[in-house]
Amino acid sequence: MTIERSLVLVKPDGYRRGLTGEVLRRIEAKGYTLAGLSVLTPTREQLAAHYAEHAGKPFYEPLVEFMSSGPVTAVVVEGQDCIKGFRSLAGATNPTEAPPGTIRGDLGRDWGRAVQENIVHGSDSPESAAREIAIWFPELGS
Ligand code: IDP
Ligand code: MG
Repeated sequence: MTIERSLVLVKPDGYRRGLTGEVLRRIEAKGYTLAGLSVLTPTREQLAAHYAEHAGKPFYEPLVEFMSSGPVTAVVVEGQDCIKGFRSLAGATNPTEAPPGTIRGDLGRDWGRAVQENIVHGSDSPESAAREIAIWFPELGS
């Protein structure tokens, strides 16, 4: 077993609603540590790289529009099995279906828009995490 790193984003809805601290609190309360932290407004180029797997899907343009609409907080989360562990803290993609107790279930809702605004992103595999950390934290290398 190895210590993992996951790339987490507190999305612009989380930033605007003042939920960045609450998300970070939950990550730390779980026992994971923060290995990198940055507040920035993403460029379309960063988002095209980050969301390449979704290019062409109906929600892709609304997703890029939403994600570039204001600041996000990019976080490198560290800990044993933290990729799966953070996805579990985040809950299902659709905040209506995400169970209470999860970030999306407790703090998110459907606003009837073309893209689900669901507070957080978390890497879904070690390969995605390495790829995504290179996009948001080029200085961290590895
Ligand atoms: P994930 O963030 O739970 O990994 P993905 O399938 O990777 O979900 O989708 C990336 C993001 O795109 C989601 O977090 C959500 O904001 C948005 N999204 C995904 N699927 C849909 C959809 O069917 N309708 C609207 N927005 C979606
Ligand atoms: Mg995903």
